[in-house]
Amino acid sequence: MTDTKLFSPAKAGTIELKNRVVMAPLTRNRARAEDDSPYELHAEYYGQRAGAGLIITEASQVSPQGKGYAWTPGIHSDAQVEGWKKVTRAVQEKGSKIVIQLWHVGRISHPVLQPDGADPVAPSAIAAQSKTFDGTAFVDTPTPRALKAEEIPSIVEDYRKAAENAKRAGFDGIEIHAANGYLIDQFLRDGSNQRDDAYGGSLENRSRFLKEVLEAVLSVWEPGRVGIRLSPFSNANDIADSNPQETFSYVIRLLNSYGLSYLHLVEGQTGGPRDIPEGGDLAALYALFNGTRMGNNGYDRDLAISAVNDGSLDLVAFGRPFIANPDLPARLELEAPLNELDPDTLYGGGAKGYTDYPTLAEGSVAAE
Ligand code: 8OZ
Repeated sequence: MTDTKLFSPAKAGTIELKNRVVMAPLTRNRARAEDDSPYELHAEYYGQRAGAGLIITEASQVSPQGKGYAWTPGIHSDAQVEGWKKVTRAVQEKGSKIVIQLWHVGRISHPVLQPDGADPVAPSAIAAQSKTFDGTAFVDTPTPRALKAEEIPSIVEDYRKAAENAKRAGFDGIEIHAANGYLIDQFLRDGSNQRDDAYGGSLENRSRFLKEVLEAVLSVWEPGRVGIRLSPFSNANDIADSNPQETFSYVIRLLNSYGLSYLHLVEGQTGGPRDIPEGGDLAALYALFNGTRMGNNGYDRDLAISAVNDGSLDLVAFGRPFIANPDLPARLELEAPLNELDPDTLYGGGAKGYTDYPTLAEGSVAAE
């Protein structure tokens, strides 16, 4: 059957996958409030979704400074590592693979979420017209403090330590979150990076922070277990670039020298339309990459099957459909109906809208 390639085994770098259906990284804001740790509830949630060939965890901050929203998990403390061990075990014992998405939000934060009430940091002191959730309300993201060049090595070191913690927690690899207007993306784009030192200006300079982060994590992990997510044509979190095609062509050529596990692209606007702006060419970006290509954003069964069958993608990451359908790969394979997502339980809370969506066997009733 020509239909079945999506459900056939594949490799993402050196990670062997039982199928090509990936669970996309999904922020759910359910970490333990006192220490930003995942716990048994997360093990249950991710374990339920282990029909995926690969699970990418929700974005997880590499340091307290890297945090931008209430109740997102970290990967910088021993308690967090212990929590993640429960998650990796629950997923791997069902034959799936799991990588953790390493995250620093940069300017998409607020003093109430920062150590000692400090201002969030960014390449330049330019505010994003964006909002974050501080645990009580949605608040505007304020003008960040521009990082001094001397501070950058310690942030790179936070990524290295987080990569080491990920290994201790039993992950199969890591994904670098370089998308959606967070810190790495803020360095890459000329709208948010107006530095005049070695980290700003030319493409080589704007990519320097990413290069340093990559080299730090590659001192811990073999390259075949390190993936990266980019969102070249997204304006998420008010990110802007005068020439994203040129920026990301440069970035992808740079990535090629490392032999990474995979390139994961958000196609179009994050969580929104798949349209690519005038002058943008997504296929050309994928074509530049010499490894496994993963696509995400608005894929349904038909689009995913045809993208994998026609060779434009190797893997397809599903986000929202995985929230409401713990057994999404089985449902896709059987062409079964999908549960509806409950938008009220997306962010924050407990088991409701998290671990209580039914599998096909349990009956396809939508969450109340
Ligand atoms: C939704 C809400 C908060 C954060 C991203 C990590 O867009 C996120 C995120 C998504 O990459």
